[in-house]
Amino acid sequence: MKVYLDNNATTIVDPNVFEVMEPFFVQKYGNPNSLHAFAGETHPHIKTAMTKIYAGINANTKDSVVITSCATESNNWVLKSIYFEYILTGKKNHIIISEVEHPSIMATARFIESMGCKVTYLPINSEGLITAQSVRDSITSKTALVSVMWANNETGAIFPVEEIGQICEEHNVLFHTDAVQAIGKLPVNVQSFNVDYLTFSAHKFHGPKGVGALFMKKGKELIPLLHGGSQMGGYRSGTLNVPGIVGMGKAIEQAVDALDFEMSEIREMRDDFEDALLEIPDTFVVTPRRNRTPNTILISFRGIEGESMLWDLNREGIAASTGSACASEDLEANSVMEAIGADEDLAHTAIRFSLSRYTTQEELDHTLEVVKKAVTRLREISSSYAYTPEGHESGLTAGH
Ligand code: 7TS
Repeated sequence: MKVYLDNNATTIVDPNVFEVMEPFFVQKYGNPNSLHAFAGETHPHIKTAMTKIYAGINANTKDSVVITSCATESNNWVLKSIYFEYILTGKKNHIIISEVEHPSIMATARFIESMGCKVTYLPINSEGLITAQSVRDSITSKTALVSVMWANNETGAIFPVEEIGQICEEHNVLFHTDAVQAIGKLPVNVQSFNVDYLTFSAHKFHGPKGVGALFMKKGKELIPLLHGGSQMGGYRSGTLNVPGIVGMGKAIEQAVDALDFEMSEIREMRDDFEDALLEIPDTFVVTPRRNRTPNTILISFRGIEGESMLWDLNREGIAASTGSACASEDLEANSVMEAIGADEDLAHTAIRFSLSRYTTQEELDHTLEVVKKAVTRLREISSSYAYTPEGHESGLTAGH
């Protein structure tokens, strides 16, 4: 049995999405910016898809939703443009991010920091959460931007973006949120709170890879990152990824339709699976369920290297992760586990299971059996693990 539980890294393309994309490879392949019928026949499809994408986040028609190549590009765009417009010109000198942002924010922040921008890295607490108060406390008259992810990709922790947005509005500071892990898992409505920029990416909600977007509120448009042509209203040059745009339109429409299912059925399956995993002695989950996306579990099995567990799971056809695929080649401790202050031992034991609307009960039952066997086997050979009935001092809360 093959089981895919790495949906925070990427998701299967929904067959309906694939179907609507297919004609744009070998039939309707014209460049939309050309002046002939091959171009013209793509226009209504792009328009329909863009309407769905605007509807998917409830953007106003006057706002800009600019298609990019991925969330990484959207995130780079926001920070670098803010740097060029506000920091380099001396108008402001400071941005605020959390210490558990995706590398596309983190590394970009470090880059602009090396160019003279001051960066505040907001800490997370023992539950993997940041507080809106810490944002309030960090804002100065020189703060240009706050960029805080909506939901964390490792723990699923949901950050208080509505409150943060309000604080930013009060202080006249721009607010960006990376909503990659929110779309399809939480209601996302850019008109229901103050947000100037919002990033998302199609392949996280059963759309294709290589297509993302940046929402920019009217009046808050950024200078382009990619100069060259007049595509996307002049905000982002490069020939339009027509199949990608059409696919993202269908995918976001379906993600919004499936939201209730995700927030009820998938959440329930996740909770039951998590309860069963937590029955294994010496297991810990960081973020409480009430503050978490419905599909995610980051769990530690004391005494077991995450990579060893992945190996055992993989041998049985099960795909999970030790954290972000973006960092998985360097065998480092999980960054969120480190940020909450878990000891070195425990920080290396985190495994992320992320479900999707395609996950079945049978798959989770199978995974549970394999995990139990793997835990027994790996703890037997573990040099650092000795089971005591009282358990260990974990410094972590159980995930209920
Ligand atoms: N932002 C967040 C919050 C993410 O989780 C990811 C991908 C990205 C940005 C980058 O998206 P992309 O469109 O550029 O691919 N996160 C993960 C992950 O958790 N495991 O693998 C990729």
